[in-house]
Amino acid sequence: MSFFKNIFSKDKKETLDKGLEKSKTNFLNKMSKAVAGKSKVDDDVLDNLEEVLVASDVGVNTTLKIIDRIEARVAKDKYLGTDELNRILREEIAGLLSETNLGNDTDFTVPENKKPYVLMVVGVNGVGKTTTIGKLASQFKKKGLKVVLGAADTFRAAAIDQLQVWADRVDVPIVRQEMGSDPASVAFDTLQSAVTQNADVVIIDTAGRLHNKVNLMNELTKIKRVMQKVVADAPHDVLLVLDGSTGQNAFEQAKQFTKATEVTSLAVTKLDGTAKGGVVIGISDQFQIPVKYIGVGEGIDDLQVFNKHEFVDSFFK
Ligand SMILES: Nc1nc2c(ncn2[C@@H]2O[C@H](COP(=O)(O)OP(=O)(O)O)[C@@H](O)[C@H]2O)c(=O)[nH]1
Ligand SMILES: [Mg+2]
Repeated sequence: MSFFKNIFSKDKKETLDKGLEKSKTNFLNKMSKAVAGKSKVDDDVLDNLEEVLVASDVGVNTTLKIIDRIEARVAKDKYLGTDELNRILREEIAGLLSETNLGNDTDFTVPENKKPYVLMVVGVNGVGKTTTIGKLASQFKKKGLKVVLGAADTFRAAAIDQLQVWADRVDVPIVRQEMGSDPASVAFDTLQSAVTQNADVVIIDTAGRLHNKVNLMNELTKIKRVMQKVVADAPHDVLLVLDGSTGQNAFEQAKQFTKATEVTSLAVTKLDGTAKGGVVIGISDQFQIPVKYIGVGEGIDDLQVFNKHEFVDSFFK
């Protein structure tokens, strides 16, 4: 891999900085109140910091880990000025997230030895599945990959049309049936079409709302099973999309979904326009599943490969 590919591109950084603006402003405002009148990081400051992190949607468990690390640092360094707190937070959170190998990617790729690479996108209604699929299709296409979309959210006609709009916009083929048709059948057709076309990537959209959770999970299991008739080891990736603007609710959804069905990666959307971006830090720390993508806007280029270093760097600067 080229050395230059690893450089955090200026465009990407600007988009990320802008996307995280509300979260950052909110965090920094709370931080300045937390340290008001204090020059040294003491127990009071740590208590306040704990509150700020929880209020920033980092989550209780991850917040406690961060506070522990900062306490250890205070004990070691003896004197820690509050003016250094932001830098130290950045270092300690980066250190915490570095304890796993997840979240190191810098670019949109799929493994070359899986063809077609089958990506199934799941998540509750309205979180941004279809939008994320459109953005992903665009990125993969830019990389020279041949993409086919499958409209297996057959619940509403509008859902199929919405994916069609993205397919037209990105100019990639889509496989669709009528509203109300069997999602597994759509997925099957999509994979067959992809194999025939010698496509590199297949992205399957799914419905987020069925009568109840058991139905939803059964449906997803059925889609997987039927796809395996065409591509034996499909799906290669089950991407759970979470709406970051719902903060702790996104966290809960991740817990519920990963318990009920196999999820292999996460996307957190709508980080722009929310002050709850800290949830990505909690999710990255608490789940053994990588956050692969983050959505930072509604535009076609507003999807980024999540990189924990870039994220922390942007968040705490
Ligand atoms: N601001 C913002 N809006 C987003 C983002 N991702 C999706 N959306 C919007 O969220 C709404 C629901 O998205 P959609 O893809 O239809 O969700 P789905 O029901 O899960 O397929 C749409 O209005 C999208 O434009 C994002 O990263 N930022
Ligand atoms: Mg949709």
